[in-house]
Order: sequence, then C-alpha cells, then structure tokens
Amino acid sequence: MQVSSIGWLGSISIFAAFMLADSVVADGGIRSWGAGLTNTSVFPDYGQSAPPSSLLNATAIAAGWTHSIAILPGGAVSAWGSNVNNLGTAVNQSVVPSTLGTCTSIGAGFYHSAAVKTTGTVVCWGDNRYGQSTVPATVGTCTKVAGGGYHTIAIKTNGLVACWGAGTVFGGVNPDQGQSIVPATLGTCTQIAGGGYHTVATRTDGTVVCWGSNVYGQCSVPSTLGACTQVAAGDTHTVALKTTGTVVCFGGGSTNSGIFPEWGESIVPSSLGACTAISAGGYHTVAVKADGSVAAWGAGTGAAIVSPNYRQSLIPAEQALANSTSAIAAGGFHTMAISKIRQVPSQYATIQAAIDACSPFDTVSVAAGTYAGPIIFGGKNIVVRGAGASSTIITGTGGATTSVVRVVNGEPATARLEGFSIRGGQTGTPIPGNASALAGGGIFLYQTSATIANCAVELNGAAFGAGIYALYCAGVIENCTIRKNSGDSYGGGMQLFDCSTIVRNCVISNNTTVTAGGGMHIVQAPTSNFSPQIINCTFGGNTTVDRGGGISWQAGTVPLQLVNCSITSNSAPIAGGGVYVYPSGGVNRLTLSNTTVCGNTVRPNISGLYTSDSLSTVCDCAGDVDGNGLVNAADLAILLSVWGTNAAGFPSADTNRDGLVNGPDLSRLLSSWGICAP
Ligand SMILES: [Ca+2]
Ligand SMILES: [Ca+2]
Repeated sequence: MQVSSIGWLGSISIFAAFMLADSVVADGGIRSWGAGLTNTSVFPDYGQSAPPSSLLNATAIAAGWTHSIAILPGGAVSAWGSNVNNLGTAVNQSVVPSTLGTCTSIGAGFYHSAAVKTTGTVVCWGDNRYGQSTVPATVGTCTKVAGGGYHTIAIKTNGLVACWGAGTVFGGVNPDQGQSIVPATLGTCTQIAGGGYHTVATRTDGTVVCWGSNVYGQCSVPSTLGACTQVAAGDTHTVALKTTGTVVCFGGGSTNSGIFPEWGESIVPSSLGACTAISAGGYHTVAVKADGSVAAWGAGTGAAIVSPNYRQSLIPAEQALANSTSAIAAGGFHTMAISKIRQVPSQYATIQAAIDACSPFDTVSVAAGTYAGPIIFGGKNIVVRGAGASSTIITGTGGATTSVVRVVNGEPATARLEGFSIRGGQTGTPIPGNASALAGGGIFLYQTSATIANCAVELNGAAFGAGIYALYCAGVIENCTIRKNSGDSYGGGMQLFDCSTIVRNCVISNNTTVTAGGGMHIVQAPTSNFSPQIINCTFGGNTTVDRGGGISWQAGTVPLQLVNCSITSNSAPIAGGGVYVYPSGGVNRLTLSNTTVCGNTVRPNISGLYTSDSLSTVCDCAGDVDGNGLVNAADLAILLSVWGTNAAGFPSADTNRDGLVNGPDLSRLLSSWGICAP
C-alpha cells in the first residue's frame, strides 16, 4: 500500500515520515519556529520548537516529526518535544538515555532518535515498531547517523552504509518500501538522509543515489544532477545541494495543488541563488543561502494554520536578517536554525570587535577576565554574554563623555547584556537634548528595549543615573546588583526617564547622590503614560543629601508600582528617607504591593501620596507631619497651615493621602497624638 492511497485528510498521524541528516557546525544558539512553539500535546504541537531555556547553544541539530534533538558543546545530547508516536503510544523519543554519554552525530526519524557516541557506537531510542531503534550487531562503529520515517541509516567507519528498521523488503506492507535495502553497488558515501519511505546518499565521488519508495519520483535522480555535497529527504521529496551551491529538488511537491503531497516543497525559488546547507521537513524545504540568511518553501509559507501549514516556512524576520545562520534542520512541521557564537578573546581580541562582526541573533560569548569599555551595541539584536558578574569585568576607560556600555539604537528585548560586572565608568554620556548633562556612567540606555540581566553595575560615576541611565526605554533589567555608584545629581544607582522598564529581582544598595534618589530616580513627563514597575527588589544603604534615600519619583499620569519590594536603611536628610514622591497633583502616584518601607531616615519613610495593600508595611505614623517621630503641636500647626490645599509643600500633612488636607487628616493626626511607634 502506498501512502497516497491512504490520503492526507484524517490520516496525518499514520502515513507520514521524513527525516534528515544532522547538521554539524562549530557552535551556535538555536532559534526555532513552526509547530511546537507551545506545548498543547495536541498534534502537532508538542513543544518541539521550544528548546530548554538552559540550552544556550548547540553544535548539531536534528528534527523529527514532532521532536527535536541537539548536541551541546562538549558532546552531551538534549532532546525536546513529543514523546508519543502516531498512535499516541509513549515511546519517549525525547528522553535521552542516561547512559548515552558524549556524541558526535545525531539523527531523528518520525518518532525515534539516533546518535553516534564518541566511541563510534550507534544508539537509538524511541519508536521501535519496525526495529528502527534496534541497532544490528553487525553495524559496528560509525561516523554518521540519520533517521528516516521508520528506519535508520548510518555511515560506517569504513564508509559503507547500513540501514535498519522498516523497508527491509520492497513493496511489502506499508511502510516497507525497500528503503532499508542498501544497493549492492553503492560503495562508500559521505552524506546520508532518510525520507518517509526512501533513503538518499551521496557517494564519495559526489554522485547521488536513492532507494526505497519512488511513488512521487523522490528516487528518480535527475540525470543532469551532477556532483553534490549534501542531501536531504522529506516525506515524499528529495533535496540535493550541488557542489556549485545550486539546490535541486525532486519528488513530491513539484506542484502546489494543496492535494497530498503537493505543497510546492520541490519548487525551488528562482531567486534562491547559491546555498551552503539544506534540510527537508515533512512538506517544506529550507536552505542557508551563501550570505548566511535562510530561505524556505513548501508548506507553511502563509500565516494560516491549516494542516500541514504551521508557519514552518515563515521565517521570523530576525532570522531572515541573520546573515550568520550556520546550520538548519527541518522537522515534520517545524524548523530550527543555529546562529553563530563569537568567542572573546579566543576568536576576537575585544568584545567590540566581536560585536562589530555580529549579524542579528549572533551571540558574543566572553570568557572570564577584565575588558576595557566602551562597549556599544550599535542597534544590533544580539546577545553579549559574560561568564558571570564575579569573573567577567568591563571597566570604564576614564575617557571623556562615554559610558562603559551604551545600548542606544532601538535594540529589541531579545538584545541582551548579561553576566558582567560593569564598573569604573567615570563620566557617562551626554543626554540627548541636554548635551551638558552626563548620565549613565555604567550603562547608558536610550530608545531601546534591550534586556540587562545578571550584571553587577558598581563603582560608576555620572551626574544622572550613575550606575544605569535609561531614557525613553522599555525592556527588563533583572537579576542585577546596582551598588556603590556615585552621582552628582539625580539617581545614584539608576535613573529611568519616561520608561516602561521593568526592574525585577535586583539589589540596589549603597549608592549615593547629591540631589534626589540615592538608589533610584524615576521621572515621568507630566503627560507621560509610560508604566515603570519595580518588582522583587531590595533598596538598602542608599543615601542622598536631598530627598528620596531609596527612591525618588516624579509622577506622570501612571502610578509607579512597587511589588514585593523592601526599602530599608536608606537615608535622605530633607524628606522621604525611603521614598520621596514629588507632589504633582492627583492621587495614588505610588502603589505598594507586598512592600515594606521601614527604618529609613528621615521619617516619614514615604513622603508623598501613595496607596498600599494589606500585605505592605510602611513604618510611619499618620500624624507625624514633620517626620520627627513625635506627633504634637508642631505637626498640627503645619497641617493647619496647608488646610484646604493638596499639601504640595508638605505632602505628609495629607495624612490619609487623598490629595486634600481637611477634617479626616486632622482626625488621624489627633488620634495618633504622642510618640510614634518605632
Ligand atoms: Ca512630628
Ligand atoms: Ca486628606
């Protein structure tokens, strides 16, 4: 029985298969798209496009029908995605055997996985209904392995090809199509690939040989093909990369009728040009062009999700721009690509030299050591990753008008700086529109959504935002320590100006400045609707000679949110030892959720309007208008002096923080008359 007689509709899960040879590269980070971005466990969405977050780079990738597999630097193997076959039976194709050890080659079949260990031994796991995961004892040591639909192919150490699994007879009961019967005349080979029911190999002399099912012409090698360097196989089609760089397809998908198996996967785009790598998915084909960008055709080129179109050929814009794709793998309905990692200092002497060489989605990996700033992202959507804040240091050069790191050209949230100590910036960068003001001695962020993570920003100086200054930004600053920075104006540790930045899981400590905001100064223009959030942060030991020891906040139209924060032991002699909220009209300019503001000097711990939930603690007594720890006639006199106003000059006279000084405030003052609780 041929697959075409089964048909497409209603039988997705029983007919198909495909496969591909693995792709090996020096190193890289994985990007994935198509089916499996979430994990609904509903076919074909099994998380196969969501590599483990801990998987930062890979040296090889392979894609099964609904799962993915990679070799990590050092040789360990990781797999993710489906663990069931087409009948819903658990076969654990994504569960790597604990005894596998390090490997040099991987392959993926429809529902099984294969790997060549460093020792040359082949190991298979997953679906084994056709013996595809039982390696024959006669195979011996191998150099490469590939998965077919229900069969496995390997190149032995002597160059000869071995096959096992389905297809040991020809024309038998599906899926036996002879795909495991190696032609006696094949000889030694350099490349192999398994399709749904066929096998393709490149001989040592570059000629291409196919065997197994030829129902769609997938084994009818064009007589004009010539020498090839790589082959790939989809469910019913074959892809070959000629030595000239030209891509040739044959078999299913030579039209785009939308009737199985014709989804145009064999129609090579006329504009393709020379390529360096190919892969075949179920019903789509992908290639890495000579310029390093990715091309895809066949199923999944449109936005609509109608089987078999799962956007697997809709290359993400950022990957389309990535002129550094070094490997690609296509699965049943998904696609994976590896972009380059540029090593400092082994490949590039300086961090900036590596950044300058980057294409979008490259990663710069920096070994432990001390490096000189300034570091400038220059608008690139890249990851710059140090070995950790305790060991990888970028220092200021002490030069004029610069910051240690500048990210100022619209970088998106996927642009990341992580794992560094940023220290010793002495001057900062001129603020756009205010060139005489220098800001961001450590990190200067402008019109960017870049992510700053796992950094220590310390011992920097500047007028504004001595540690970090951000203007017109969004994005996330997380898991950072911002400490011992020293400002000459606002924001000793950090300043955010008209930003929707989220600062989370950070420790802001022992920073100082001479105006407001020892730890952090946040400004929103009066009409601004930016929405900054401070989540899971600790402010301690920050000082200023003015207002807002921990935080000073100049409100726009949206409240500042403090969530799960602790603000203690900060100091500001004029007002708001913990937090100073500038009077700017209206109410509820600061909202506290599960946040503690205690033990700051001077009292009140929070000066200005705020609201707080029942989980929050603010260690102030309502009637202590002048913050001296005592409620007495002096406080009463102040309250009466601003009676009927919004208490702009003495915000704490508005004891119930409703924006108007009147009877209820007086009642609260009188009810707390005497010595405040500590
Ligand atoms: Ca008082
Ligand atoms: Ca009031």
